[in-house]
Amino acid sequence: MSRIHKVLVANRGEIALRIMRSAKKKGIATVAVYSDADARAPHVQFADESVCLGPAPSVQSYLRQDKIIEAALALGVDAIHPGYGFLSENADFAQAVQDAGIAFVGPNPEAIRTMGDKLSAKQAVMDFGVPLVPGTAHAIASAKEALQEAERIGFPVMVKASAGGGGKGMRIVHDADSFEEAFGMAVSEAEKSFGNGAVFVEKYVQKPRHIEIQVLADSQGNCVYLHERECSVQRRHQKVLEEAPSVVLSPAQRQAMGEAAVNAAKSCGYVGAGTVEFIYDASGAFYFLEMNTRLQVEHPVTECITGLDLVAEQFRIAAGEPLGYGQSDVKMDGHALELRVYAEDPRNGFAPDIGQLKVYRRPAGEGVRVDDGIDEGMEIPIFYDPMIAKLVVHGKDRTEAIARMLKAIESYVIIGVETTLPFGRFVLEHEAFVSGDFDTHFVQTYFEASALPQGEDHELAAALAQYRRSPRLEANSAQSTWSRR
Ligand code: MV4
Repeated sequence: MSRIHKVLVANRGEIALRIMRSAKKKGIATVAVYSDADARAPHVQFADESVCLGPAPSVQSYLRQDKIIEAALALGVDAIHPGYGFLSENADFAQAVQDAGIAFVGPNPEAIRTMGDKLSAKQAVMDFGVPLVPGTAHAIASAKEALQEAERIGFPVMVKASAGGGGKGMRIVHDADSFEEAFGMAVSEAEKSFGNGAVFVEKYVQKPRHIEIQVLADSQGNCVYLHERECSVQRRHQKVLEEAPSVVLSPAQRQAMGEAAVNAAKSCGYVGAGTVEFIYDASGAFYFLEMNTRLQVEHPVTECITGLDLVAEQFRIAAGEPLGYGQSDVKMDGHALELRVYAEDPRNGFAPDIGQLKVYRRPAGEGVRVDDGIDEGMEIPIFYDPMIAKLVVHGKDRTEAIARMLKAIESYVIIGVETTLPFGRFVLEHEAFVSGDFDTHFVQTYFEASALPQGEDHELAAALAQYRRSPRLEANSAQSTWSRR
């Protein structure tokens, strides 16, 4: 592999823009692809060239492998970056890209395939000293055999679909009496949802924290870990707030988890940027869950604390360059937080809220970064993920990062759609979050809609934001931002 001159970004929204920014910085020309719904989207405007893939629904546009490769060949690109979601963890796509003589900015298809199935992932990592949740590492077909395993492991247990993910195809079983029925339902659900009925049984870890390790591996066999991200604040398997580092890891635990993650990467011959997910229990033990073979949404918090540009690193690795640094060169400075801003109404069960962005004003300031892919006046399309932005802050420590995030939330003005910004403020002000004493049940345990202040009058707020747009007024006001309080 050699220098990349032109990259096609097979994605949309904030991540397409984010990838193109790093490409441009490296002198790599950019090609955007888009659907009819995104014809005037910022990622299309930012790119040097662009190609329409088809109608708005993803299956007719962003998931059209054939059209994407055809566009890449027609425009002479030498690499395709898949971003996250869509085709990013599709081994067949990675293979088809390679077969077309184009570099796939990601791992080889075999690594994607191995890690895409929970059982083959467990089998791959277990010979590499990666700790696994007590349980089986093979599919169990009969309810009787599964019950024997469950009793050996000890209740409560989890029945998990090997092809599952994002919380789909999992069942908690508390006792032998309810086991057979739950097992049968897990198998038929797995068959229906994934076309693959393979399930396995694991000890249920009751109050885990979700901690994941970012790794980078080059094609020469060098691999480093870029420390952890704490992602325990999530709602129905949808991450809400991520941070780096985690408040619970000691330096020794960080090193142990980091080395386990590097071993997981080595077990599948991983090349590129990847993330190894662990659950961490109340006793401080941690267990491998899965490996995500893509750039993740929450990668910016890792960039903040390490000073690395992960997309630039992906491009260097895809071009065959060696990392050029070792584990001891990876720094860990300060504390970073990322809040995902969704077009959802937290006062109304997080119902998706679509519509036009009437007023959109990003926060700015020291240690504040906004990754978004929308502009004022745009309609939020209903066809895709409702995440409209990632609000990222970096501070010298966690206290400063939290303060910066709260200030940034206050000065973020989004009128036209409801967003999860008030929910973010709820989390950041919550005693359990501030103290660091929380687990994956945080939202379920502490959040109810009544905890949020009443929503503002949108017409009034829009008028106010317009009024405050005057630079003279802004310079004179004590706080240059419109506040919700
Ligand atoms: C678990 C678990 C407890 N014990 N496995 C959820 C998504 C999928 N990646 C695996 N998940 C879990 N697996 C055992 N043996 C708890 C979860 C889990 C979870 C994990 C990470 C982040 C959030 C979570 C929320 C609920 C359950």
